[in-house]
Amino acid sequence: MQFEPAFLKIAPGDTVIFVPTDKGHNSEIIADALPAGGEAWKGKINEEISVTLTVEGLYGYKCLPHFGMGMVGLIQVGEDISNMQAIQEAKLPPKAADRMEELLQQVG
Ligand SMILES: [Cu+2]
Repeated sequence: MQFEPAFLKIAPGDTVIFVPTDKGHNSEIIADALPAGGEAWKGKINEEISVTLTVEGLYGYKCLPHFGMGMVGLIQVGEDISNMQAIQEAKLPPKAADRMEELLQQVG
C-alpha cells in the first residue's frame, strides 16, 4: 500500500509515469495539494497514467481506495516550494497526514 518511490523531485516539463505493479490502486491529485495553475490528474484503478508537470511547486497525490491507509505521494517540481503550507493544511485522513509529513521532510 505504497507508492514507490513516494517522493520524487523533477524538473519543470518532466513527465511522471505511474505504473501499476499491483492491482487495485490509482493515482490522483489531492484537492488543494498543488500549486496555482498546476496540472491536476485522476487515474482510474489499475490504469497506467503519465502526467507532465510544468508548473513549479509541490504536488500531493493519493490512491483513492487506500487514502485512509496512508497511501500518498509527493512530487516536487523545480525549486518553488511556496505551497508547502497549503499541503500541510490540506484535509487528509490521520495516517495519510503522517505519511505526507514524512514526505515533506524530503523536500529540498
Ligand atoms: Cu492503493
